[in-house]
Amino acid sequence: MTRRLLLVVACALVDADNRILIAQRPEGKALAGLWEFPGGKVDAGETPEDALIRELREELGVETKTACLAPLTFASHTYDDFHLLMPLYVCRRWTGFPRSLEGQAIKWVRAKQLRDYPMPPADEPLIAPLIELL
Ligand code: 9L3
Ligand code: MG
Repeated sequence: MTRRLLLVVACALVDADNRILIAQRPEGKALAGLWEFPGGKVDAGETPEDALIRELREELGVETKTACLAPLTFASHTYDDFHLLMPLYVCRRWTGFPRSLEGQAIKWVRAKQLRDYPMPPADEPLIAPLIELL
């Protein structure tokens, strides 16, 4: 079977206290109820950084820039109908107070607490590198 490759970007927003923001996927979306690193699909014509800056603005109302996005690792996960490739960036500098703009719950958690939140299978392997970093 041929699967489409889907490019998605995700971000660990890390605050001054080394806590990470996670968001709960809202009802009606794929994987509803699971906690994820915020982000979304890279649209045609966008760089991954452009897409992440846009998604952070749309979902959380924060503004950041490419120079503030450091790639850490990436997820590679096969779903039934597509293969997801998802770089994870770490961002420690932004402006605006992160708030829920799309009905998602949000939470600041320590890296070691991430395992207490059920995540999509693509996100789970991203936890260990974050624990190591933070
Ligand atoms: N996804 C998984 N983990 C994440 C993100 C941001 C996205 N941290 C998966 C869920 C969907 C696909 O990527 O299958 C596209 O995401 P969205 O556009 O529905 O947020
Ligand atoms: Mg999204």
